[in-house]
Amino acid sequence: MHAKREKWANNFSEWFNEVIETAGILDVRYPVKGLYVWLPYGFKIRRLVTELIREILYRYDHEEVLFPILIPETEFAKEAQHIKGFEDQVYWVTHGGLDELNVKLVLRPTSETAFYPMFALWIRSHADMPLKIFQIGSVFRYETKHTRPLIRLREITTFKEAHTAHASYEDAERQVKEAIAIYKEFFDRLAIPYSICRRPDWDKFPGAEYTVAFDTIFPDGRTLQIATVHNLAQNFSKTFEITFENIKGEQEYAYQTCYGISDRVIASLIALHGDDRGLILVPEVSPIQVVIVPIWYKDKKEEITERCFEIKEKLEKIGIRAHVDDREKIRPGAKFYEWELKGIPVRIEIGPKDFEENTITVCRRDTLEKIRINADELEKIKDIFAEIYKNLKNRAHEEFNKRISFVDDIEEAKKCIKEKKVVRAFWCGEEECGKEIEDKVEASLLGILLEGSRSAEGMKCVNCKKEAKYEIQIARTY
Ligand code: PR8
Repeated sequence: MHAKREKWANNFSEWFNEVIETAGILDVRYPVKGLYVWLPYGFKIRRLVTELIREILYRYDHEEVLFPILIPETEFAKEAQHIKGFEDQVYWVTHGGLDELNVKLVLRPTSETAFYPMFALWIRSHADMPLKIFQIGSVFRYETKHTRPLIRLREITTFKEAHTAHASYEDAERQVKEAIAIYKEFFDRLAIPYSICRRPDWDKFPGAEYTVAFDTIFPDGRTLQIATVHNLAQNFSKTFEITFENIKGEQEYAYQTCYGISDRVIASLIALHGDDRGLILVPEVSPIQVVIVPIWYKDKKEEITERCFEIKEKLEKIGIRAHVDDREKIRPGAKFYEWELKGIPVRIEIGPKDFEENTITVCRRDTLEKIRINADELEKIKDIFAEIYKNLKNRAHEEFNKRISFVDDIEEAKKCIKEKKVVRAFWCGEEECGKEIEDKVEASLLGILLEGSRSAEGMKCVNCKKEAKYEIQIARTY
């Protein structure tokens, strides 16, 4: 059993905008386009999500740093491809007070050109590598496409970017695989389904040799790029003179990778698991995992409240984040409504009968099922968390798979895209043909599927009908 998902399914954009406001995630009324205010509840979710990615990165031997937000034009403009890709997206700082600056400064749109002049100072020998560092903070992009909270921001406030340097191309390739493994674990723990594609050359990160992207599918059938991993090869190290002495004693340019995620992860968490009642949070990143609501009954009021706090304490002892909602003037029904909207995975009610019989009434947010358990068996709540996680994950994966159509004809591809599907088809690998596909179906070629793809052997290109080389994914994107 699940609560209704009518509005969620049929009017997703409205549902999304409404829920981030009413659940207390963001205030969207900030008077600069594309910039939003994190509210306390949203901020707590954000903190748990960033803690999760930190935990995984630390486990993979990454160290955290924090670089300045301003980058001098002289550094920013060094790498030709990079500047070409970003020049129409940067905010400039031109003045200090009334004085015009000698060297203009950019508000970082990403931090390659901030990190790599420092890499040139830090890296001397092969023994200094691999160097694996990351930061979490704001970057600014003057986006000209329609801005949307959490999805297309002009200040990306939860930009996690990792930058690495290696003594060989092979080691950089290994790092690309490691980054993919890191993001897989991260999205799996958030129960967010994804596909992994190698972007076509015309859509790679400016300055990269190639780009691997994670895309998820939103309820409106459009895909959202939620993470990217770039192999930079020696493109930036040549520009920024990042050299090292290799084992043979020769000077060589370092090999580099970078990879990033953003607020879009939180957008996905909200979008993929919610329903018409609001959010449903994966227990691991829910600021409150169990909310306890006393159902007061005449003379038993104080005892019931006391029991609620006892239960809260016991839950906290076993590592569960719990909260007692003992607000006086609000009726239980209104409390239920509010915590459901906020997506708290488990609600515990304690009424007179529970009080007498030493039980608690447990209600799951995902299925809305209610069961009564003995108040001494609180460990069972952890099993319920595991079930909620599994249920959310299965449901999100089912939705994801439902939206994919396998197609071998270009007209059919166009039709599927119109019907809000994501298309998988075979492709010859030629750029010209790929761009023709994009024009014909009026959608983007997301790239070559790297995982879970079908063999292209003996298959024909969906467009030119020549021998196919790869299975690709095509979709309308955010
Ligand atoms: C890099 N350099 O920058 P990337 N709003 C929200 N999220 C966004 C936006 C936006 N306007 N633009 C991009 N993202 C590399 C890797 C350091 C780290 C998200 O790569 O330009 C997307 O999910 O691909 C994107 O995959 C991620 O930031 C990284 O940005």
